[in-house]
Amino acid sequence: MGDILSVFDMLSWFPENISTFGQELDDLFAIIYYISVAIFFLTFGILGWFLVKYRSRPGHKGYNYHGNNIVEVTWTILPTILFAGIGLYSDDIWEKTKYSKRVPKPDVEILVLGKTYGWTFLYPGADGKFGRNAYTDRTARALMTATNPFGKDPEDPASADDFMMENQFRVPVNANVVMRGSSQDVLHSFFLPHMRVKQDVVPGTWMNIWYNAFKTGTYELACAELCGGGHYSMRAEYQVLSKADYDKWLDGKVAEVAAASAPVAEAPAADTTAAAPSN
Ligand SMILES: [Cu+2]
Repeated sequence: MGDILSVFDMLSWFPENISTFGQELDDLFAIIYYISVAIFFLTFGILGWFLVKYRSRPGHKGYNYHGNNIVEVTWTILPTILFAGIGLYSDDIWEKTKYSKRVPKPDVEILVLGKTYGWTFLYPGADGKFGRNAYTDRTARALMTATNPFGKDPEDPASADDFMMENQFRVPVNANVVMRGSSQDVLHSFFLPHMRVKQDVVPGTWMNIWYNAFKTGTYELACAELCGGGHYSMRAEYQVLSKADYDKWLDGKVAEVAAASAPVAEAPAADTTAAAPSN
């Protein structure tokens, strides 16, 4: 019997939770799930019973029924209590994950932009803070182009070390990661199933997204908003790394960015003694 019931237990379909607030959300989901299952069997049970009891039979005549106040008041009040109860119960976890006021102090801050069909990330680089860009200064939105999606101001020295990542990102374990998400075109939804994070990103504004992972590994980011023909391909991988591995990776990226922006050494004069190509 247990085996048969477990087939219907869709809660086991959840991906592994790696987020500090994930268990609270899973508990909320489980409560709503079990209430829904109970109401499903109750209503369809009653429906089936009525179908059999009041089936068409010779000698039985149907009659018109004009409502019952007690039944109507009951089916209004019970769902009201149920929804108000779920609302009150879920208020704290909703505020914790979604309210701007409850976003924790970032250990790591990353900007993310959705576009048809991919994700671009901006890290604040060696100095740990963003220079002037479309997030830190609304007026820098004018600088946003296809090659400079975050509207980085090349005149601002603090912007020079801010580096981009395409369709992948990395975060440290046991750290408050705060992301500011927006879109370059249409609505997308930034969905980290293992992190229990889902947030629509909207062009023209920046949404707060935060989480704290307690387990290292490689996980998936998916777009959860049907955003066009290539929606299915709008996915990326991200890694949750130990603090040491993350710092090592970040140092490597910082060195890479510094090398790329260093003035190029003057090219050596062409070697005139080189053998001419033989014909
Ligand atoms: Cu999308």
